[in-house]
Amino acid sequence: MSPADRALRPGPKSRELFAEAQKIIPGGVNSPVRAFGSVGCAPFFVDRAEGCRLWDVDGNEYIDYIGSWGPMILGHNHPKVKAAVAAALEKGTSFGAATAGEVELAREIQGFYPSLEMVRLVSSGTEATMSAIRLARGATKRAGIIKCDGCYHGHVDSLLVAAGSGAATLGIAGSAGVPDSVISETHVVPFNDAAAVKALLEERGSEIACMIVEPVAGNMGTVAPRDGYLEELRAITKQHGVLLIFDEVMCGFRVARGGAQERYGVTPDLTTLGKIVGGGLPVGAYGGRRDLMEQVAPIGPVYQAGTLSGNPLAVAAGLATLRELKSEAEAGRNPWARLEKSGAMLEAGLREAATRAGIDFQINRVGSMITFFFTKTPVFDFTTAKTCDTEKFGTWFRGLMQAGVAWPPSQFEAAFVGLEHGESERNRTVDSARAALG
Ligand code: KE4
Repeated sequence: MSPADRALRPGPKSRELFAEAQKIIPGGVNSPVRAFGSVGCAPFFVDRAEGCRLWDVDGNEYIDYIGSWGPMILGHNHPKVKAAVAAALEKGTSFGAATAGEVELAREIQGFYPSLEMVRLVSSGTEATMSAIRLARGATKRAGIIKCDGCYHGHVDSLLVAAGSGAATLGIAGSAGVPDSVISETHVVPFNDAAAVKALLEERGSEIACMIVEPVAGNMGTVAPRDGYLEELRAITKQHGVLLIFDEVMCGFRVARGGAQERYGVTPDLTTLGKIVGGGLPVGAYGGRRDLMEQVAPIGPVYQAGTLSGNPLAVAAGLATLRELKSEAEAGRNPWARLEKSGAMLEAGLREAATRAGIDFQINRVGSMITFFFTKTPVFDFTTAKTCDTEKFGTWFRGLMQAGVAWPPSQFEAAFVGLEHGESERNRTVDSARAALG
């Protein structure tokens, strides 16, 4: 390996691991985007993380904006989260029976999300959205669902239609293995286009159980709802007896204390949560109107279950995370105000660097969710997101990686600023971004 190649990231241990992993794990990874397939290089393998930093197995350090794809709002390995999980571990790892922690976490979630009159814990965002869809269909006795092109809600068969996130990056429209019969009731509309939803509901409203939407999209890159969009969705779904589901798995607890529904003042019928609610351990949740949630087994006809739902270690991590956010706010150190300020400073730095580089770019940001798009077209839906030059994004990503900045390895993802990203990290990121823009 040449000295130059040796200096390259990922280093030799990551490359060896990746070669070995590919023999036994599809693509060498347990989730497609981790393969770095769309950014033209091999992935690094992480050894450990602390605060806003990652170290790979070759000892290379990175300022981390992947943040485990959202959960790490407090930063990696937060002492209070670590202590809570360690304490829970002393009592065992899983019981398959109810625990006090699950009630505490349900109450904690309700404190952030008053619209969740009842909540059910599951183990992933996918489980949360899959269950919410089933509940909506069971409660309305209708089969149709509406989703937005470019929004991703996990790998739920009926929602893997023109999905964003990995599917978009991998160029898969839907997925193999999803029979037409399963998606025949799934209608896809452009994000930020309430008129399309209105027209569809006027034609077929009586057949539609629900509309699921990322109220702040992150899986086509960060895209904010246009002024009035969410309000319009709320009005027209209500008019047709269609349940509105806000998928806040990514934006939840992040874009405001009570997520997008607090930030934009629009209350859905059901909400799905994940990522931050588990503090980096596997927790998803769905909840909402009591009259709907009371239709979930064992008290109602909509079946849903999970061996590790409400797992005590995961619940401990989630509880510690939400309680830390709450106590920071009560101490006058409002986490969401800090994240807004930090995100704005990062955006300003990147904007200045890109302007000086004289390139075509857009930056979309909502609080601490931010995406740098390589296009001159304003990005407000998936069609405009797809005008990006993904080759240029890949080159920029690799330049950042070599400089020790771990940006999310896809043009169609959000980067996450956490409470541990400080001025020095922002400055180093901007300097690296400027250099990587050439
Ligand atoms: P999980 O099943 O991956 O926990 O959550 C699915 C999901 C549901 N809803 C939204 C809005 C999401 O963003 C996600 C998952 N997000 C991706 C990142 N774009 C997870 C990363 C990955 O797939 O590896």
